[in-house]
Amino acid sequence: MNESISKLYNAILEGDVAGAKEGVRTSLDAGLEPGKILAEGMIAAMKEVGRLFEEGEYYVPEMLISARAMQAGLTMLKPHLVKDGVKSAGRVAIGTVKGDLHDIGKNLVGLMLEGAGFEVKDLGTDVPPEKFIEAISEGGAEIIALSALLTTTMPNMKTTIEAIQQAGLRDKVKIIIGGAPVTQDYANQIGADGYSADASRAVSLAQRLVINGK
Ligand code: B1M
Repeated sequence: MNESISKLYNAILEGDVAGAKEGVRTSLDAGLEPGKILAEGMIAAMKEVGRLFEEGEYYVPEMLISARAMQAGLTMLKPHLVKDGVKSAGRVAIGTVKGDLHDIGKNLVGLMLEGAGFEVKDLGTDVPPEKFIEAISEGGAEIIALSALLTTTMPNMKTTIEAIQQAGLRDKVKIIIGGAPVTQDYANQIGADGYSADASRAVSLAQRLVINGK
C-alpha cells in the first residue's frame, strides 16, 4: 500500500481526526486518484473497524471515533469527488431508515450522486417514512434512496415503501436501496426499483432509472 494511503488507513483505524485529514492531504498531494484514496485508505479502514468490532477488540466508542475520523477525511476529499457546475440529472432524497444511525455510506452515496449532477436532499439518519413522503409530495423527489446498515432496520425499508404506496405516491418515484446487509433479492422481495452494492453503482443505477425508467 502507498505510504500516505497507509497512514490515512491507520489514522481512521485509530480514530485520529488530524491524522485522517493529513492523510487525505498528503495522498492528494502525491497525485493519487480520489477514488483510490477513498477505497483503499478509507472504506477499507472502516471494514477493518467492523472486523475488530466483531472480534470484540473494538467497542462502540472506538467505532464512533473511527467514524469521526472517516467523516473528517471525507469532508476534505469531497471537493475532489464532486464536480461543480454539472446540469441537474434529477432530484434525489436520501436517508438512513428509521432506527438506524449509520450515515457514512449514505453520505458517500449522496456525494457521488451530487458529483454526477443529481440534486440531492439529505434527510439524515433515523428517518421515518413520513419524511420520505414529504420529500416526494413537497420536495418533488424523483428518486428515493434508502440506506440501512443493520439487519434489524432493514425491514424499515419495506415499511417505508409501503407507506409511500399508501400515500398514493409509489408511481411518482423510483426507490433504490443499499447498505451492507441489503441484497438484490431483498430489493426484489420488498418491491424496490433497484439495489446497489456501493456508491458508484448507485450512480449508474439512478442514471439508468432516470433515463430508461427501469
Ligand atoms: Co455499527 N454496526 N452499530 N456503528 N457499524 C455495523 C453495521 C456492524 C456490521 C458491525 C459488526 O458487527 N461487524 C453491526 C451490524 C450487524 C448487523 O446488523 N448484522 C453494527 C452494530 C451491531 C451496531 C450497533 C447495534 C452496536 C451497538 O450499539 N451495540 C449500533 C447501532 C446504532 C443504530 O444505528 N441504531 C451501531 C453503532 C455504530 C456507530 C454509531 C458507533 C458507528 C456509525 C457512525 C456513523 O455512521 N456516523 C458504527 C460503525 C462505524 C459501524 C461500521 C464499523 C462501519 C460502517 C461504515 O461506515 N462503513 C460497521 C461495520 C461494517 O460495515 N463493516 C458497523 C463504511 C461505509 C462506506 O460503508 O455503510 O456499508 P457502508 O456503505 C457502502 C455500501 O453499503 C453502500 O455504499 C456505501 C459506499 O460504498 N450503501 C448504499 C450504503 N447505503 C446505501 C444506499 C444506497 C446504495 C448503496 O441507496 C441506493
